[in-house]
Amino acid sequence: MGWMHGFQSDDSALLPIRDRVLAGSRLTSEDALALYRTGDILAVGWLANWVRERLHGDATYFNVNRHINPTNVCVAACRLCAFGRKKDAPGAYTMALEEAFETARSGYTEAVTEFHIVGGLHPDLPFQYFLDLLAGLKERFPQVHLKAFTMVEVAYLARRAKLSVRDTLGQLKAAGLDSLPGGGAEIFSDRVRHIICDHKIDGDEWLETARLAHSMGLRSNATMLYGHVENDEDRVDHLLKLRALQDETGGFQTFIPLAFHPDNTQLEHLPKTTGMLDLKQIAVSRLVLDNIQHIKAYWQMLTSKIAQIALRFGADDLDGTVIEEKIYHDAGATTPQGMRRQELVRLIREAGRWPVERDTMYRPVVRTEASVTVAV
Ligand code: V47
Repeated sequence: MGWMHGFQSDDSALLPIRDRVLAGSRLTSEDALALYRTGDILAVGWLANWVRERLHGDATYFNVNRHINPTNVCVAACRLCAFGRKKDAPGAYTMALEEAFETARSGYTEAVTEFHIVGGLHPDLPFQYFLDLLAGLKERFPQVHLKAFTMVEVAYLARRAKLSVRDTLGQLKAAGLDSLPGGGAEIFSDRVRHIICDHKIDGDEWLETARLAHSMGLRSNATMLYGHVENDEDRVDHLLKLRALQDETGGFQTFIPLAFHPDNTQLEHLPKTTGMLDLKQIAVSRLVLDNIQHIKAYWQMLTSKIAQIALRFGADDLDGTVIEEKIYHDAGATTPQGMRRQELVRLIREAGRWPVERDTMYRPVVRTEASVTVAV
């Protein structure tokens, strides 16, 4: 049968998986483990690419966005993180609202369609700061989508403001929040969370916060941090929990596997992820998460070289221009902090794919010549 589809593998464990994928059937946790354990990356990639093309053809999405990190002050002190600082530590910063607006403006061109806003868990900033931040950005940049605050930040804001998570999300939404990014999910397993991000909300709370957000009409992304102390079972458990929640809510737009960067973290002794693992993670995500529409190869963390190849291993999205990335660069990323629109387009075209600029909701953005030339 294999030759009929162009699928080939010496690993017999992949044959029933091939049959399920081609029949459009759901993969089991055993299937997912077999995909992680095989050395036949090309066979896994072939299957993931088959699904990717069935869903999206050659379309490859990117957006023109800007990251804003209002503060790096964080009470959590996660071992995985090189970005957070204690309040009085060297390098700690917190933007006054005007500074945050100025940061937004400094990367702003007519072309920016999204601000991606995440930061530390600041022990003193009042909830009103975050409401004013959203409202002030909406007022100044009414056409820009505000994708802001991870589930972890939302849960922390709720606790500090002594509000329910529902009321917290309600107020953020009323102030201008349009959707939520996917960060803070890490790995849901308690054992691993205990090691890499001890003081963060646990996996169930992350999922519960996402469930609530989705029920209020807010869409979100989801992430998974891989390549540290997790094992294959932890990865599979994480993917299956996301898939189960997505069956319930349909609220996840995009899944983004994030490769762990150890530099300047308390886990600095761990090796960096390899190209094999990065590509395999993209492919397994595409195959297991049959109900999440998009898989993002976040070029900032994968490098543009691996991200480009990932477009043939299941990914259909590269994220965006970003402009100024901090979280990965504090952890030793050597990629540029931003990329011009035309460079993203070139990467996609060279992979034999069709570049589609999208907004945060995946509506195509149509540009005139003039607006492309001002695009960053
Ligand atoms: O939650 C932190 C991760 C995340 C490190 O939703 C690290 O569109 C690797 O979630 N090495 C934030 N990873 C980034 C994120 C994201 C990025 C791009 C797009 C979207 C989206 C979301 O970065 C954190 C954490 O999982 N992280 N430190 C590190 N040393």
